[in-house]
Formats: sequence, structure tokens, C-alpha cells
Amino acid sequence: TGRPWYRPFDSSTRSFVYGLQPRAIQGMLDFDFSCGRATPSVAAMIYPFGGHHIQKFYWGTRETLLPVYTSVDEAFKDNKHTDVDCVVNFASSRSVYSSTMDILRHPTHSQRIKSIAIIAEGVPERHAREILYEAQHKGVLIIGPATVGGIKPGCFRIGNSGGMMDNIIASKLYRAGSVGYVSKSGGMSNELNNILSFTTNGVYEGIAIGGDRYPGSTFVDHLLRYEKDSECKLMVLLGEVGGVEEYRVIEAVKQGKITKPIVAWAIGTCAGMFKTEVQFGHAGSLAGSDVETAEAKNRAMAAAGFIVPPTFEDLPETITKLYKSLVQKGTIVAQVERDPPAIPMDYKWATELGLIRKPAAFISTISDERGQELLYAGMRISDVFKEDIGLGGVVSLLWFKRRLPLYATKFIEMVLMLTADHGPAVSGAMNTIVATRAGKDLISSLASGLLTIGSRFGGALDEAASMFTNARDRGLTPREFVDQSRKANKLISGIGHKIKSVNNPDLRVELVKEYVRKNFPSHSLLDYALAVEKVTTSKKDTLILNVDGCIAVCFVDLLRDSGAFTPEEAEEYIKIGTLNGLFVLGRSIGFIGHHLDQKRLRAPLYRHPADDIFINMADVSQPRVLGRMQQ
Ligand code: Q5B
Repeated sequence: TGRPWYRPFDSSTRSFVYGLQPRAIQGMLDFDFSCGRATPSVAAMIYPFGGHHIQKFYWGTRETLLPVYTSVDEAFKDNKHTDVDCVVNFASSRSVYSSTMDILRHPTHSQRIKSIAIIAEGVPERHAREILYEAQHKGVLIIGPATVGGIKPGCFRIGNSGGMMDNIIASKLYRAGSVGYVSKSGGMSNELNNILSFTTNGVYEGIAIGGDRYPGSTFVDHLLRYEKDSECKLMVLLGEVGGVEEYRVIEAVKQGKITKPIVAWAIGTCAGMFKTEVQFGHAGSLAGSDVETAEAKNRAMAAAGFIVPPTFEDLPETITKLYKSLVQKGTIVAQVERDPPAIPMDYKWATELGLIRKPAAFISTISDERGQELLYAGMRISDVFKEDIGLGGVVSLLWFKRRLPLYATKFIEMVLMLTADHGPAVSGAMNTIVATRAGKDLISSLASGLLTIGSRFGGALDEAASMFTNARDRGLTPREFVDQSRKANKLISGIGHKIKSVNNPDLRVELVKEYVRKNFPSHSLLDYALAVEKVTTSKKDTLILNVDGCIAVCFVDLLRDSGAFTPEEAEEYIKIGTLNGLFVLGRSIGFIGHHLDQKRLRAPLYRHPADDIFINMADVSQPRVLGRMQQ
């Protein structure tokens, strides 16, 4: 990639991210976009589970696709990503060793990778040392383990370094400044990003080396790079109690290898206030000897000519002074500040902040599963059982959004039980059976049966409700209603049955009538329908009030006279097809039963006997010629 050794990251750095880290990658891409990068800094992901696939990310307001490879080898193969020279390794402490070694020891492509950031915490020290040995051997810069990584403003962001996008913008990390810093922790790096944004022209590069005792690269490694890089004008070293890394920097300064000004502070000066030795957050932040205390380090760094503030609180002022003097000397030439870029905010985040609103595409008012407990029309599922509202109660909640009186929910259950099946010969059951025998699955066979329900079979409830209601509301006598229907050549829905008749009554209808007469406050429409039945059966004894018709008129009585619905609601439920729903729901039980029955019987494919079909092609024996040829 032609970058000098001291500048591993620039605005064309491309990386592989090891691990499935969509949020971190989106953060990297948002950062890239804010910097005005031409291409995303992540070229691909490597993730051993889930197979080779592609993931979608935002690139500004548009979307871009990134491949997910299942191994390091697959990512390197065929020279697909020759521009990649960095790996951000999110593998867990268990797999970070093998994945990093896979990269470092890759037989043909390991030379391409120049830097690896290892994010995992808890990497065994032996593994960390072996990785470091291999990396040094191959000339690969290791950042971490146990680090957020680092950031090169305007160029490249390692994983989640720099925090949320609003932090990145506030700390002006979308463009380069002149200060190179090193710290151990990601949290303190964020603090430095912030301090440097208001005390100087900003960060040139910042690296958190990680808190372990054996970091893959140390303060001095990065400071030596900054020394060499002419764009970096001053350095900040934020050390801490424990270890001797600060002394290696002192050594480099003494040897003249580092000449640029360093503002430095070792955190943990409060350790002396404790009676016993204090282990701070990081694995390495424990003073093993006097020289490892923060106090001793600050004294030694000051003695070596570093600019060490009296306290950490004085750090901003100390940096400001140094920065101003460098500007005065002309070492730093302040650039014209550019406007912070507009970063598209994630919809979810913007909604959480209350910044945007959007009309919902759907409205739903019957159930809610988002809370701790599922709600049916506001009633907790546990209460559904506690109060034993039964299936009728559940239907009343989900269909009518209210509790109905017990006689009504019992009626709903009765209807479902009565309509559950009517033998294998009815059209819907036949279709279910034929579909099952053709090898279809339960849902297809059920659907095949359900699709048969219509105005003649099982789907006559809605029209029956509306015809009887209209006739009665218009003040028609039963005979006038029958006569008018006949004149209009219209069959009365809810009247007539293929096999049931006055002499062979449908006992289901008898049960419904009995229940309604006993339990409903009013059954005026049922009475009207029975009067109509008297007229129709006087003509033909199969023209009885059938099961569809009887349930329909009784349900209208319930809607109109139970007191649970307004007149408008009652009309609406008749109009929107509620009543056929009762037959559909009930009969689904039977259709599923027929499907299972046929499966159990291993029933073979059904083919209807041709001799049972009168085939007559007489009227097509001389095919008509259509269109132009006819002329
Ligand atoms: N006529 C049900 O027909 C059936 C008349 C009528 C005035 C009428 C027929 C009909 C309306 C729709 C209806 C639900 C097709 C039925 C159900 C569930 C089921 C099914 C099961 C289960 C029966 C003979 C003569 C003709 C007609 C006249 C017939 N219906 N007049 N109003 N409604 N009803 N469907 O027996 O002068 O001789 O020409 O469409 O309510 O589906 O068990 O099978 O649980 O699964 O073939 O119970 O009534 O009678 O059509 O030969 O007519 O009566 O005009 O007069 P049929 P057709 P004419 S319950």
C-alpha cells in the first residue's frame, strides 16, 4: 500500500474485521463518511460461523454491501482485497490467538497485513507474548489486546474508538489535528479527544495500547512513529500506575530518539492515599515496585524534560500553553476550520432522542407483545387464565376488543363447537381431503378447504345477517320478504340445506335455538327468521333456517341487544364480515382433523373416476377460429 512504516493508517487504509460486529462496523463506516473518505475502511468481515454471506451497511444515506468470509484463508484467497493491510480483530479471548496466528502465519498473504488491533480482554499473557513474537518477526504492528484500538482523525477509526458519532463530531475527529497521543485506556482516550479538541487544533492520531501487562505495542513504539511523522507536532502521553513503559519513553528521549515536545501525566497518583497496594481497572495497573507508582513516573518524566502538569486537572491548561507557543513559533499553522459534516443519524437512535417522527405504516389495536406480558385488548395473558375467560373470551377480546358477558362468550364457544365439522362429504372437507391425498401439507390442505367456504357453503352468515336484518328493519312481513327475494331472483342466505329438512331437522340448529331462547335477553331476529322459515318450508321442506342462517340471526340479536355494542358497532360488525369468521374458525378444526385422518390412513392420490364425469365436447368438435383468420 506504499505507506511509510510510521504511518500505518491514512485515508485509504482498508481493513478486515474479524468477528460479526455490525454495530462497530457501522460506526467505522459512519466515521469514514464523516471524514469524506472515498471508500469504506472496512472491506470485509471474517466470521467462521453462519456460512459465506453478505451484510448490508449504510454508507452515508445510501447502502453498501460487505462480504462475510468464513476464514482468513477465504478472505485472502484470489487476491480479492489487495488494498487491505489492517485487521481489526474482535475475536473473543478464546479464539483471538488462533485467528491472529492464522493471519500472521498465512503462507502466502501474511506479508500484506501491516497492523492488527486486538480488542479482546482476558487474553492469556502467554498467548499475547507469542502473538507479539510472531508479529515482530513479520513486522506487523499489534495494538492491544484489551483495547478499544485508536483513531486517526480524517482517516481511520479502529472499531468503536472515539465513541458515538456525536462524540466524534464534538471532538472534531473527522479531520486531522497536530497532536499525537498515547494512552492505555479507551475511556481516557475519549477524554483526551475532548481535551485536545478545545485546547489545540485537535488529534493527529491517538492510540490506546490496552491495559494488559504485555501490550502488543507500547507507548514508545507509537511515540517513535509520531516523532518520525512530520504532520504530528506535539505529543501527549497519558500513562498510569504499574509497569515501566513510561521509562522506555524517557530512555528514548534521553537517547535523542524523540525530540518533539511531550506533555505527560501518569494516572493513579491517588494510589499513595491507600494503605495497601491498589489494583486499578487494568490488569497492568498495579505498582510492583516504587518506580512503578504514578508519582515516581511523573517525577521521572518531568526530570527528563517532559511537560508534566502539577495535577491531571491542569492538563488542559498545560497543553493549551504548549500549543499556543508552537503556533507562535510557526511550528503549527492553524488550518481553516471546516464545517462539521452532516452525519445521517440512525432512525432508531433519532427516534429515541425524540428528533424525528414518522407516520406508522400500520396501526394495530388488538394485541401487544412488546411489554413484559402479552396483552389481548389490554388484558394480560396471565389474567386470561386467572379469570378463566375461555376461548369465547379470547375471541371477544381479539375480535371485538372487549369482554362480553358470559352467556355471549359461551355462545361463541358453542358456535365454534357446532361448526367444527359436518362430515367428510361437505365441499370444504372434500377439498381438504383431496389436497391431502395429493400430498399437500397441513396448511395447504387446510387452506384448500377454507377457500371453499363461500356464499353457498358455510360462508352465508354475513349475507344472511344483512338480508334478515334489512327485511325486518324495513318492516317487511316474512312473506313479503320471501316474495320480494323471489321476484328479485335472489336466494335467501341462511335458508336451505342439501340434506337437512323439516322432517330431518338439523339438530345443531335446534341446540342454538334452545340456548338463545334460554340465555339471550332478546331474540327478535331469530323469531323473525323462524317465521320466514315457516314460509319457505311451506314451499319445500329443505328450505329450513340452516346452521349458517340460525347462527347469523342469533349473532345479530347479540350484537344489537346485549348492551355490549353501540348500534353503529353492531352494524359495522355485520358489514365487515365478522360472522363468516365464526364458521371459518370452527370449521378449521374439522379440516385439520380430516387432513390428519387422511395422513394417518396413508390415503393415496385421489383421481375421480372419469365415468362419473359427463364429458361432452360436442360443441367444440369443430373448433372456432378466432381473430384475423376468421375474416
Ligand atoms: N331455494 C344451501 O340448495 C343450498 C333457496 C331457495 C329461496 C333459498 C341452497 C342455498 C342459500 C345459501 C346458504 C348455507 C345450496 C348452507 C352450509 C353448512 C353445512 C353444509 C352441509 C355444513 C341448498 C331448490 C329449490 C329452488 C330454489 C329454492 C333454494 N335455496 N329459495 N332461498 N336460500 N341457500 N348456504 O338443496 O322453484 O325448485 O327452482 O344456496 O344458506 O353450507 O352440511 O352440507 O355444516 O357443512 O341444492 O351445513 O339452499 O337446492 O338450489 O336445488 O333449490 O329451492 O330456488 O326452487 P339445494 P336448490 P325451484 S348450510
